[in-house]
Amino acid sequence: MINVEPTLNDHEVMQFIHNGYITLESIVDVDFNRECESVQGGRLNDFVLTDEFRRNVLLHPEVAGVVRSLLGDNFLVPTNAHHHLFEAAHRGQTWHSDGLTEYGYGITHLQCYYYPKEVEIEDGPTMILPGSHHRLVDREAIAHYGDILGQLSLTVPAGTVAMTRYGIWHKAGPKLNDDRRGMIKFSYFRTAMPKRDWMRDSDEIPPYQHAGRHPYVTEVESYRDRRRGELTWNWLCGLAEVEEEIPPIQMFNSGIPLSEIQLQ
Ligand SMILES: O=C(O)CCC(=O)C(=O)O
Ligand SMILES: [Fe+2]
Repeated sequence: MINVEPTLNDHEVMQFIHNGYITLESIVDVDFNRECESVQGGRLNDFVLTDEFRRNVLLHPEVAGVVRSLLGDNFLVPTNAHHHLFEAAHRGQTWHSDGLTEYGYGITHLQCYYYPKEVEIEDGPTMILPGSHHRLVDREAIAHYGDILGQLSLTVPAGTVAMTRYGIWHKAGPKLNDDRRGMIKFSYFRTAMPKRDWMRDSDEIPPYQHAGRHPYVTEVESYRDRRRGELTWNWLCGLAEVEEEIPPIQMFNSGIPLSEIQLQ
């Protein structure tokens, strides 16, 4: 099996639990970014199955290192992807979470956004709401929200990969120009029960440290966030308090186990 080393430590995993995302800036090779800039919009199934896409993006050591840390050994590597390509100016999407967002506390699915080209504010960056991944709500119930305190526009350099909890609230932000803005979206899934799959400084499991309130969170909801974070942390450390379906229900995505991939 291709060797993938975990890259996150205890603190970084706790941060991911709290924020629901991590960004790896400018990690993809410049020439490969350029190649991806001109790819067509929509489904990209054949392209993501190429060794080139796997080597440069899906199994890039930094990307795969985060996946290995959060989803464990022999995760499912994406076999399809969608290119969210915008050209004409638009008003932006409404806040939503995607597809069949899972209910559970375990981390069984990572959804990633790869930006081959730099995204500036006028290009209509993806916007996310850090910490919103635990608020599983009716899509229509959040669609009317305007700006939310703490929202983040992913204005990023070329070659950035953002890795998110599937349930995070997000949208394409308003776009003011007619330039191409691409984002290639794909998902990884867990196949094995968690056992503190990241880098360890010591074998002693530290207790979950709640990082405090996101700007839009009130006191009581913050207690709930703390407890949800603790449930996720304990589960990831193999101290199961909750049960999860592994791999999670797959509606739009599929994948191939890492162990079945051979790069030429
Ligand atoms: O393109 C983006 O920035 C986000 C697109 C998106 O979230 C969607 O179409 O579901
Ligand atoms: Fe979306």
